[in-house]
Amino acid sequence: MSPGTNDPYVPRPEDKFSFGIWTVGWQGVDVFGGPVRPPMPADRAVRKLAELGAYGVNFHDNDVFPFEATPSERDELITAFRKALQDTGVVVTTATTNLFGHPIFKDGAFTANEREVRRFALAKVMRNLDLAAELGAKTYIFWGGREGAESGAAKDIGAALSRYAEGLNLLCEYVTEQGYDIRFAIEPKPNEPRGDILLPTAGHALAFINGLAYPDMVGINPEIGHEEMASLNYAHGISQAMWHGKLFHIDLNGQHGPRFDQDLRFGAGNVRGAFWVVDALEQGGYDGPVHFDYKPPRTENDEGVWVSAAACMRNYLILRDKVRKFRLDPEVIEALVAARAEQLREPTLAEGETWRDVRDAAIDIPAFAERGMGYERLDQLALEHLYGTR
Ligand SMILES: [Mn+2]
Repeated sequence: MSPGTNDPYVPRPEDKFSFGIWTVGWQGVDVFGGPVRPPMPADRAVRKLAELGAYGVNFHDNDVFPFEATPSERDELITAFRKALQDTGVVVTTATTNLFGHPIFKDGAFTANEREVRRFALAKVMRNLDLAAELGAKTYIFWGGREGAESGAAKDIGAALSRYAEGLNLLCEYVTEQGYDIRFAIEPKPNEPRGDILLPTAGHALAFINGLAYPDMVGINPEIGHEEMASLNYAHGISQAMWHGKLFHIDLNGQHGPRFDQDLRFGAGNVRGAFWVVDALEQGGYDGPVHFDYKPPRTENDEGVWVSAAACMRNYLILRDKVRKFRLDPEVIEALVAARAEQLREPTLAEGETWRDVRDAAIDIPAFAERGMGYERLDQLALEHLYGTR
């Protein structure tokens, strides 16, 4: 694991690896137990991540200063955070708001039944948008973990979506009128902490964006674990988001299928899925921050936290190397031709053709019915690259 001079898996600034301050700062509090690690000031997280080769960070307002901070405490902690950024050259790529931790957000923020809570939530976001803009963040995330319900009659879903849209529209206007160079990204999740969360998957969020007043300013921030909790294929999800021009940000981590949100380090969990995630990002030309949103398990002390953070970046680079070798492998190129993969890029109708030209289309039915697609050979080649035998 110790990188030597010829180690090809050393992070570089151009890899744009970034971490949420809350990831390495997670104290291991879960439903069944309290903290196992001491609090980590945001400035320490920045300095340690810089040592590991990270390019950027993402933060919630309350990762930097507590909810209850007085104005002078807030200023002092922001100053320390800013100094760590300046000393290390780490970039703030992204920011977000903690609209889930405090008891006032127990029923949600933008979609809380109580109007006063919704108004306070918007104020909290605008205040942190000012800080995000000052620190240079270009993307602002909305993970609505408390926007949802556990029971049927408690939440009017249509009204909740109207209030959600009202909130995002107002924040788009705020950013525009303040002259901030920031766009928004919705992070879907199916459940946890709420029994059912609104905008549960990438698809729901993409559809919702079309109902907003400023749809061009809003995209999505899909997380591997969140999509896989819903048994969905993350590589397909981000590919569709790129097709819509809506993949504004990504949250990479690891998950073992539909269970609680595991937030394993990237590359752990569904390894085969991770291979296709990196391939999808490479093939789709994603050039935003390669952001990790994971939680170092409760078993780890401070040393283990940094081992897991470094491993996220290292695993990405290992998989990127494998994906690139897979795509350059002459046998893979030939297998792709045999699988007629290229043919899908050709429009079904030729230039100038209409439905009239295919209304009576004929095909050699027995020949096409009989032929196989050769996908097993192609997939085995991918697995052998992943397993390291090619
Ligand atoms: Mn997660």
